[in-house]
Amino acid sequence: MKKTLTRTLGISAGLLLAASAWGHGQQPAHGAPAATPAKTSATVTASDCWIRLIPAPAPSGGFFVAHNTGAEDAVLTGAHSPDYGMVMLHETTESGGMSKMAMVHQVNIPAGKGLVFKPGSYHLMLEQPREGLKVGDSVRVDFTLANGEGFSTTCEVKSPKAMSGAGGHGAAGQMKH
Ligand SMILES: [Cu+2]
Repeated sequence: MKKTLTRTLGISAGLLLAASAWGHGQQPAHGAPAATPAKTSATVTASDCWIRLIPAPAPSGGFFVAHNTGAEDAVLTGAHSPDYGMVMLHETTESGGMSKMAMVHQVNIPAGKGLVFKPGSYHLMLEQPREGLKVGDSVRVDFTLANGEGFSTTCEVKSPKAMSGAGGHGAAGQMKH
């Protein structure tokens, strides 16, 4: 009896994960890991990263500040994390009073300035957290730039209640991307 129940639960969790992956990854190939960056960028960094932890299979949002001290704009093309099976770049846009999210393949980080990834704007969408990931944990995120370089940062995992403003992952009605 107990065995049967456990097996049934296992199957349900698997189906939920699959459903989530289908719902978000329009193209499965998009989630494929990029090549490891050849070298760390000398000019592009990230700081103040945090993740709003939403119980899987719902995606969690990640927010940070990207800095670019270089003379040329940098182009962010992807992100990965050892703690998540899939990380995507997302943008929330507002039209007709409705906010919606879409995957973006490139994000420009202006030279000499930077870009804030925040609720209601650009953000990370993280799926398939490692088992046991919880509030207070640190998560490393590795970013890839169009020039083949990369940079990494550490994100603090926070409660879903942190900054529950518009445009984040997890609020009712915002699960559809
Ligand atoms: Cu999103």
